[in-house]
Amino acid sequence: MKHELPSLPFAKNALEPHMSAETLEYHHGKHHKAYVDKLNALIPGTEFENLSLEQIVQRSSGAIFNNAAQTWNHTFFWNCLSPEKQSPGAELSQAINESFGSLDQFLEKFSEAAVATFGSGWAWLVKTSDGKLAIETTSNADNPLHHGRTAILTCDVWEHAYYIDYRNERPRFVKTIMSNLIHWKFAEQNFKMRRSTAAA
Ligand code: MN3
Repeated sequence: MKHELPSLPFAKNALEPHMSAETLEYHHGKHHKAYVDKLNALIPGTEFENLSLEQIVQRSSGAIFNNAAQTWNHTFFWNCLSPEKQSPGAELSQAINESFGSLDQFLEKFSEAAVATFGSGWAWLVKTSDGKLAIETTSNADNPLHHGRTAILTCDVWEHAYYIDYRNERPRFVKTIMSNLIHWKFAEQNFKMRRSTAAA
């Protein structure tokens, strides 16, 4: 099965001034595309050839995992971003308040975790198996899906995510994204989804 680079869910300049068209041209058009192309080059003739992307992320390791997970992570990340400033809906708000105290406290903890991630990686809000919310960070391509947890939202903290617009200032990038661009409707959908692809 050939995997495709999905189109961005917004115009390339729609997230300006927080994320430039140039960043998206590289991050989506070159970095994300490269993961998709490498995945397509690696899987023919392997047991992963006819699996869905999610199944590959769940079952693979090594180079196939790295490229499959980065393909999935980036698609998920684009869906986490919105040109329209939003707030979390009632159900997700309540869960955030229960787990973190308030939205502001969540944003602060999430940003701290994202900024503290050493090297390349991702910060995630996840739903754990007991239905609670937690913040976690992963290195390189790793993600919650591989570990059986449901991703609610993410922020890419690889340097390629922010170097064009923010240079070395990861804290300012994370704060700006989390305060202005989060697609809370998408996060809420993920929170409400009772999906278990692990059994697929
Ligand atoms: Mn990236």
